[in-house]
Amino acid sequence: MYAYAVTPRALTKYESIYSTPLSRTFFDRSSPRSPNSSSSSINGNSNRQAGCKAGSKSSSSPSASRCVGYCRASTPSSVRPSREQAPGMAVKVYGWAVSPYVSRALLALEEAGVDYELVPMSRGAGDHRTPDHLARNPFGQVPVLEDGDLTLFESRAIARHVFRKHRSELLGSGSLERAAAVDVWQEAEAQQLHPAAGAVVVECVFAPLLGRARDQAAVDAGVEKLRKVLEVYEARLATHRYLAGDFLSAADLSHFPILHYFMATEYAGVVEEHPHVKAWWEGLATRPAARKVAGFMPLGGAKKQQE
Ligand SMILES: N[C@@H](CCC(=O)N[C@@H](CS)C(=O)NCC(=O)O)C(=O)O
Repeated sequence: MYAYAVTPRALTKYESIYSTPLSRTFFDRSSPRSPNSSSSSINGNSNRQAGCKAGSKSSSSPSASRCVGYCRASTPSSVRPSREQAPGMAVKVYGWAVSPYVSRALLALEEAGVDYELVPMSRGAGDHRTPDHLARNPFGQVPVLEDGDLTLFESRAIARHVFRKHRSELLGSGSLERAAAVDVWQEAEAQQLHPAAGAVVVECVFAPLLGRARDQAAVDAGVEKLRKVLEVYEARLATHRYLAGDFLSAADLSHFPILHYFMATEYAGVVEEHPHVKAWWEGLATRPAARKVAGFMPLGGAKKQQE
């Protein structure tokens, strides 16, 4: 399926970070993409047999997590959707999966056990500024989700759509109280934790990959803000197993992408010094779906200044 054409040519260093195909190659050199393929089916298509034998292994194994983008996800039966996607109505995600925003969409799809294709794009090549992509997202950003007649942008809205359709219990459906708690903690992620942790991630993970020096003042400000945010999280998680209550929800899952990167920095101790947050994070990060999506997310720049 040629949903998006990427002209073959040498990639710049910048593109190599933000281009989905190359980042995938980086993580799984043993399973190169077919040069004739411009999109990748993640939860199922014919590529999976030729692309990645490791896909037949347990989804919680490291090798299986590197299969993301090549092969059928080894989504455990416990999280398979109750209904299958209609033939010919493949869900597509446009973007570069190293982006934490794209990863949020992918994690939702993985958790929901939805078959989908990741349509690779290159930020460096300006794929997100083309008329085709601007028609999908007028803000010129990724991810974009196509689900039948629906075209959606904004990663949190995409995740909510996926859960509403396939796993509504993750949105607290059926209970006003639970749904409201999910909303509250989804907003806390977006408005409180993500800005603080994201500032650190941009400087500690992405700046080195982009070949620029980190802005230590921005890091320090982010860390200071995150410490305060995590005090609130620690109090919440001391009395509730998950953020919205005693049930896993979309709010917890929404935290995975940015914290995955944050925990690879030398500031991971800021999370680890909060025992309930630490335990919650470890539970989140070891979910099979999270491990799979983590396979897309490069950590090369993290801790560089520490070494
Ligand atoms: N609030 C948006 C943010 C999306 C976003 O910032 N995406 C980045 C991914 S690196 C992007 O597309 N950047 C390209 C640009 O803004 O030029 C979401 O959650 O989807």
